[in-house]
Amino acid sequence: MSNEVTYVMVKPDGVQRGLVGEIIQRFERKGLQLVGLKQVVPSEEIARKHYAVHSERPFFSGLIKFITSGPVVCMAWSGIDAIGVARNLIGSTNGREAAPGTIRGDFGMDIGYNMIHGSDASETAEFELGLWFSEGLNEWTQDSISWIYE
Ligand code: D4T
Repeated sequence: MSNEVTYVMVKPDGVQRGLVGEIIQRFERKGLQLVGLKQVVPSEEIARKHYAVHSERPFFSGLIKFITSGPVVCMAWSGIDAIGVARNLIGSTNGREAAPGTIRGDFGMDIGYNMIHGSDASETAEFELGLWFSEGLNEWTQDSISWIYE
């Protein structure tokens, strides 16, 4: 049990479908703390770095084309076990199989167009936060925190 910061990104399909507010609201209501937020159109360079682990996979070039096709919303969320908590809110990769109540389970029907990304481990979170938020994150005290953790 430790405080973590995770990288979460609404992908171009989530932005185009007007799901940004809904997604942010789910993370806020859960009790995670927002420590970074911006909209960018990813360059091919940053997209390739972000998805480097998939560079040999058959879907890689389509994935890069998709992620660079328009604006994404980059977020950093902080909290105890934030990486796993965010993954649980997001749901499994394929929207058709993701559990109801998760973001992908409630709004998605596809593997590629799955609306949102969340870091899958502490090393990847560190790498992705450094990549997308090279300017750094915001440090602030969340007043409601004493009512979120006992
Ligand atoms: P991300 O990394 O975007 O949060 O998604 P996941 O962690 O749930 O899934 P992943 O790493 O296995 O896949 C990364 C990214 O590639 C897309 N993808 C994946 C795809 O287009 N076709 C595929 O067959 C797979 C497996 C979707 C997410």
